[in-house]
Amino acid sequence: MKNSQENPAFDGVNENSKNHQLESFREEPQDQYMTTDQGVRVNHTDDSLKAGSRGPTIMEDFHFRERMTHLDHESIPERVVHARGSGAHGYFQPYESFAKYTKAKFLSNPAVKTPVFVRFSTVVGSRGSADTVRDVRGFATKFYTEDGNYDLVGNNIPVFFIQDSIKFPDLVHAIKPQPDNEMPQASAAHDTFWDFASLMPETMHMLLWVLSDRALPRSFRMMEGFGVHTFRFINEEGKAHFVKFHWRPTLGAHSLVFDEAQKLAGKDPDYLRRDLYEAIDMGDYPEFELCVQLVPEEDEFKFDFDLLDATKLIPEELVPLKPIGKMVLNRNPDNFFAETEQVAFHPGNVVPGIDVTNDPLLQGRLFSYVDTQLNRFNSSNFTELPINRPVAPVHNHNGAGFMRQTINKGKVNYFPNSLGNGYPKMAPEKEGGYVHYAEKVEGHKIRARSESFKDHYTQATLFWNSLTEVEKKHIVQAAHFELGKVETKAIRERMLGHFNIISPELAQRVAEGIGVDVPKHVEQESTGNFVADEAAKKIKSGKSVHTAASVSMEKNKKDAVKTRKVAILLEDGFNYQEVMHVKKALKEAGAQSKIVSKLLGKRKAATGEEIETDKSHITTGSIMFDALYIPGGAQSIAALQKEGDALHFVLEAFKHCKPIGATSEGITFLKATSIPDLNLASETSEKIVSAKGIVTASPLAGLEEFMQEFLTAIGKHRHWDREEKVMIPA
Ligand code: HDE
Repeated sequence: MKNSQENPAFDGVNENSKNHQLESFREEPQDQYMTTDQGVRVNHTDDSLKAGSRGPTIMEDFHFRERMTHLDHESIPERVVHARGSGAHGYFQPYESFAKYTKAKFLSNPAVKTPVFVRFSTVVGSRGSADTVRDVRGFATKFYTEDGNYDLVGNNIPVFFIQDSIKFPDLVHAIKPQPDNEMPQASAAHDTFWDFASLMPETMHMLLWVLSDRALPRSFRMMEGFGVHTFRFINEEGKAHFVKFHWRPTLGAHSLVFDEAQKLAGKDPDYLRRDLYEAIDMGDYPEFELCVQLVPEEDEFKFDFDLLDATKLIPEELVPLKPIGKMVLNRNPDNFFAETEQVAFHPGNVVPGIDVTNDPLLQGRLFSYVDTQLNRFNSSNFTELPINRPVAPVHNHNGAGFMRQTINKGKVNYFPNSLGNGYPKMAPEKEGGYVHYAEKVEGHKIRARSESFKDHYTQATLFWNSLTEVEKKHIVQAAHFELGKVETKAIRERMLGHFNIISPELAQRVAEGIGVDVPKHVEQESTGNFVADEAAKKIKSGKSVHTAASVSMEKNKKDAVKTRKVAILLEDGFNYQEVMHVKKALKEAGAQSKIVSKLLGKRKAATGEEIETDKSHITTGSIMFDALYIPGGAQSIAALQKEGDALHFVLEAFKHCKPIGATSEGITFLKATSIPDLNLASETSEKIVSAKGIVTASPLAGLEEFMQEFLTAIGKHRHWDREEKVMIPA
């Protein structure tokens, strides 16, 4: 007898496979009668069954009862962390066979496209919280491989706050809203989090990443992903390598600025979800390259940190990334609840060729995920849900429980058995049976931290020293905000003590904004002095670097125009030819343009043509765009100059360092703003001026050449050399 979610026609995995288990569960809206859950056709759904039209509702109204019961039971517990997320389907395809390092089949055949489902998330906020808050982003991928499901449950920051999962409940309690007043929502900026962090030096490295712009991604499509822990690859011969996983977005990693992120949280709390959904809907499929860092087993102790310590990264300068394949997200979920909400990831879902290590943070995760899913789904049968069931066939004796779907035949539900001819049988290793890596482990049962984990500052310093001045400045500003919200002075002071160990410069710059002095001493358990234990001795003289350009987003910035959103600000009387030229050029470059005016409806050009407004000022703002273009047309500019919203639009885009283009009379509008020291094109010159991301051209200049310059400016994303203009009132 088999316990089977069998797919009879299963012959390998392909993203287009009609047999993909998920597909048979989808229901298209059809021209059919409404029915009850029992399949009875409904004749009237707008009134309950009553004793007289003004009388009480009658209990026998099965249609009413069924509708109400469903609504009453529609909610399930949200995830205790990562509650807010957005999902997408797609596929993963390796560049070439990676069989030399792992026997995982989905990494060994470049012809096979393995279906995937990805869920991006914030960590701290509730399901309904805003997308753009300062937070780590989850980046979880389920690969539906022919060997079974493999989950890579990562984050967009390569290290974690804590080293041992036993501290996870404390971390989560401290960062979540406070227990007395349930405040603040989706934010670390409160006393309890910084109290905890300041007493836990191991959080220091990750804290700097969270204070950096990494915690404010411009788009889920533009952020990196990291497996964080060291995992293990095992090949057919049983040879193992340590492996770190990285996702690199084709569009490069880009961030919002904090002021923008905060405003977006009010104006469009779904900003990142909408961005992902719309991009996929329009065919701008997000792409990520999967890269690995490989360390031969024998090199385990060759670094000046412990590979099992999740608060450390392996600098790419020591072990370069090896690209191994590409993931394309090409389909939106049809139903948020059935797919994005019900998907259940687990770092322990591994396939032959991939195994875990003794990282104590990872080990604890191996327990937590299924445990919390039992709370979410109230049944161990959540693995049968369409989004979670593997495309590989399932045969076993797991049975019964709430909401069991599979109907197992026969009387045999145990192993060994003779009544069922011994089925389902065991798979030998060469037939794909999973065999755990036979690592030799021995030791005393001891509740302790390895001494090799006790240097909490070196990599925080490495991170700080590797950033550009702009990135450092943003960290300092973020610390002014976060610690500025901490009411207990002693906590602020304690944090400065840690910052001082990381970098006196950092501590001094943060101190200037939070009203306390850098203390001379810091309460801490360790400043990185190793005590002798075997592992510590082995790594003490290991390989190290003092700066690592690879951790800086700015140093690795990719210029990209594709999928960028450009606002075109105009009113009646605009220059039609300029607008159409710019729109066409943006489209050809893969960018989008939207007409923004005071009101929705049609706008009339100076030459009589009409154009439809996409967004009115009240429904949008500069924060929803990557760049801004102001076309000419004397009447249009005169109208814009009378609109506070239009002026605010330009000032804010300037303040957020976004590219701004203006042609002919559009330059007059820029001149009329209060922005000091603008370097603009002269009305009597053919010369196009491009300065600090402001590109201007008089009517004498060619639109082609203007567009070239403007596209270059858009590709750069932000023009930080403008940031000193703090007096901009926006
Ligand atoms: Fe998670 N984490 N986590 N985490 N995590 C969960 O599982 C946990 C950690 C991550 O989109 C929960 O099903 C422990 C690191 C993502 O559905 C829970 C520890 C990394 C998601 C849980 C960690 C992650 C989760 C909550 C350390 C990056 C969202 C709901 C001790 C490598 C997955 C759930 C999704 C979700 C436990 C630390 C990533 C409670 C115990 C490190 C992306 O089980």
